Amino acid sequence: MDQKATYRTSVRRSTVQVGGSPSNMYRPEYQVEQFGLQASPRDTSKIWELMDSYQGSDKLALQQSIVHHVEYTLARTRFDFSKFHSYQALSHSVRDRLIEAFNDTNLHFHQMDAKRIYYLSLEFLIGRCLQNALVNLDLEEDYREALLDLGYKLEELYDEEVDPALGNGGLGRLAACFLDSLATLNYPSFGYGIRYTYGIFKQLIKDGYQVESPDFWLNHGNPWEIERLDVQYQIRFYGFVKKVWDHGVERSVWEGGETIMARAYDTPIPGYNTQNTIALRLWKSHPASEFDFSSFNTGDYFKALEQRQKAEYITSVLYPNDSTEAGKELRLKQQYLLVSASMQDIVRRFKRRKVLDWNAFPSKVAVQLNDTHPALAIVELLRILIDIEQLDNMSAWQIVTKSFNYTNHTVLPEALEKWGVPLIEKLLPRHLEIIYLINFLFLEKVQQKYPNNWGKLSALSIVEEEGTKKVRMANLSIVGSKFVNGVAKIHTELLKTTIFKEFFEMHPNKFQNKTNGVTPRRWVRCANPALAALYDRVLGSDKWVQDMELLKQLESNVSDPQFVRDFQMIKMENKERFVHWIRKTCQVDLNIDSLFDIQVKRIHEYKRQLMNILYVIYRYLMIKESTPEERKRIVPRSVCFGGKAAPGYINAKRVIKLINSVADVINNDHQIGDLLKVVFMPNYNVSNAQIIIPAAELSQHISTAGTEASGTSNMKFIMNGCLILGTLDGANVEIDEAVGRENIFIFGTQIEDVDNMKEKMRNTDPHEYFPQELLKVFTEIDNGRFGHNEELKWIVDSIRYKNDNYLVGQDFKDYIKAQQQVDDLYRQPNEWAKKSIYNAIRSYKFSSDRTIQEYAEEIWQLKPIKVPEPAVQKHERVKGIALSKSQQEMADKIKN
Ligand code: NBG
Repeated sequence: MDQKATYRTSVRRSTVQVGGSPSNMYRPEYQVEQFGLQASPRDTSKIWELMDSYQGSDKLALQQSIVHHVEYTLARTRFDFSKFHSYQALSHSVRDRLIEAFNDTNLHFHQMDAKRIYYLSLEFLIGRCLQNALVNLDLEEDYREALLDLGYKLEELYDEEVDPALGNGGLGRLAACFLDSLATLNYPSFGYGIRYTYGIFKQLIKDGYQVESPDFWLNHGNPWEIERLDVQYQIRFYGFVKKVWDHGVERSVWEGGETIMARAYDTPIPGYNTQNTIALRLWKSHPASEFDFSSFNTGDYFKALEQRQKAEYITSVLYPNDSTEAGKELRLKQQYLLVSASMQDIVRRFKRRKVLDWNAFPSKVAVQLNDTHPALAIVELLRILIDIEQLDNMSAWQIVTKSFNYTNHTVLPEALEKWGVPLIEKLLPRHLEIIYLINFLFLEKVQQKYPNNWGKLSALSIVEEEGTKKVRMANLSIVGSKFVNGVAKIHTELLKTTIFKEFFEMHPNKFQNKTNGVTPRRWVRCANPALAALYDRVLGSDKWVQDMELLKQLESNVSDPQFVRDFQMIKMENKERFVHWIRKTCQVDLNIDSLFDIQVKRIHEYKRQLMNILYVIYRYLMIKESTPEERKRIVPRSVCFGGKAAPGYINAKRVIKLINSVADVINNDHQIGDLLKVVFMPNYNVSNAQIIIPAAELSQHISTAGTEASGTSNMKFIMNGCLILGTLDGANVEIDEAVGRENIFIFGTQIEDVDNMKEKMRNTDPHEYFPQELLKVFTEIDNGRFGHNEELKWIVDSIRYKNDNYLVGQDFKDYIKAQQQVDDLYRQPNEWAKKSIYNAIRSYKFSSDRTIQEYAEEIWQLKPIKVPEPAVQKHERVKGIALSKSQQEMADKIKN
């Protein structure tokens, strides 16, 4: 494997290494004045000269840079540094290299006056940075060797890194995959988010229950971020709006209230095999610099300090809700802080252009709203343009509606954000006025198109009038955006025919589909290096990492027994790694020859982990009743669950308890032995997903049709050669098309029948509605087979009295049938392996590169801009950029 990796490394470096020493790579030069960059009054030639080359990447240079950081950054002596310190020093050394590319990228984009895409998201679940950075910079092998000499194993140091978990689930992880693709595809872009002091809680399991513990992820420092003391913006809350007359025009001035500062922290995001390194810019709240002197002077020192603490509180913690609205004032403050700081930053960057022409704004700026959470950005940009830049309302509105786009991630009604008018009025009085203005302009158009159609007006209005008035953030987002998209075909169709039907009828061209994707860098190249090496070897290069369609070429290899064996070996190695990890984290021994059957995702009723565990009970009962002859034919299974429940989501938490109670009984039943094991893996997160997913043989994506917008782990599983047991929901529908029905296990009610089946469920006696197999399972739970615990009964109660809204009872029989097909196939290892391979090599559509390319072309109108590569000889690189005459002469001289 090492040999292959080295081979790949040399393939990627060959363009720049010929004839040059890798420690002497020159940086591009930039012609400062010509491009309107701030030229320093000083003579900077000396500085340019000192910064003209990149840090070396030969073994000695890497070792020197690591020990340099041990001594000068960490201030450790050479006798006194632990594995953690080595991780820190290593990270700082990698960070130096990231920063070089990062600075060059920023300079280049500025010089090219590039249009940029700004991805606004309250969540970025980026996962660990070290391995990803090394892989993308093509330095993994070099550092591995450099470290071995110093007595460290690179993989062990990977484990020292905390997993920054600034997101809940799919939505935040999607944002992270998108950044990786944006960087890799050379799109000028920025991610904007919040630097929460506490990420998503750590999940502990005590007595079978979920217990939440705070995730203070910054405890050990964060070498990957760059604190920008000079990038800070004032953010105002509360106060009042004053109207003033200015040259015959009424202007609004928002004053009073509280102000705090948002400070930028940048994490460089490197692309794969490119210099392009973009920024994830996260905001942290700080106290405004003005100290509360009145309190201070009256001697109330502590009151003055309190104000400061209140400011820091705003970005202190991520709301742990997934697909449910939180509706708290602090959450609204977080949303506003993100959008206000980001829009101020975007406007500042735009204003640095030579000529200020506001009409050019949409040709330089595209903003993507990741769900409605940052929807106030629309209003904030209007406020900046109207109140501060003094544009008239209509021009400002034109600019805004050409710059924003909105992605919807769910049709679940409980997730659609609405903010009470009184709260917005109190916290953001000027924004409420602007929202009313937008609504007025929009409803006038509705009235023109559908005169006096009150039904339309009330469905389309941004303000909901029933009860306490509320602002519907989805309506605001649609009205303020150029394009609106869903995240999988079936989901986009649902948007058009259900929740956004009226909008679709009015503006059909506004709606697009952009099926989600995941990055093959993290989810194959980093998580499954052995599979990546197999691809490298068979395809002859690592180009597939950037162009997943190349995997098509492997179709014919499926009939090559050696290829199939190699693939099986890799799966086995990944299973071993997983078994080891499960032993360590869950104290359960898994049978490596059993079928590894995995469901990992947030715990939610619509995702139906309940159906899975009820089936496990059914399977357990079957095994108990089987004859010795029958037992011989039973396929051994290890059923593994993972996922967090929102702390306030009682039913979800009970499902966790049920899984653990069932696991206790089954895993300790000696009659069962290795035939069935059940594990609940605590604290599912990005870094353990990188161990879990490559080991999976079957993964379950079994939501009720029409509830899962897309799902993205389904894509990661197939990329790693895993079969899906799933419903025709979300992206499963497209996975089914891509891999072929013979390579996936599909079951359950289809979307067009869901309403009828719910109706049937409500009108049928539960004893007839639920199949016998399931009633038997209910009885066992009722009888205390899994513990005498009221809660276990309550879970059953959550579906058994004509309240089975997610159709567990309806789909159960079909689910059992599909499970039998799984067993039948697993008895034929070769067939199973082939189908797994088809899943892996036909997964190319689900690369986030494809998704991002579609966004860039069809929504953002964005062109890639490649940052100049390092040069072997001084000044050679400059050719990539417009050269001045003297520079050209110089370059020619060196060449000749
Ligand atoms: C989630 C959906 C998933 C989808 C991700 C990313 C929210 C609101 N939605 O199905 O539930 O894969 O978004 O699009 O978190």
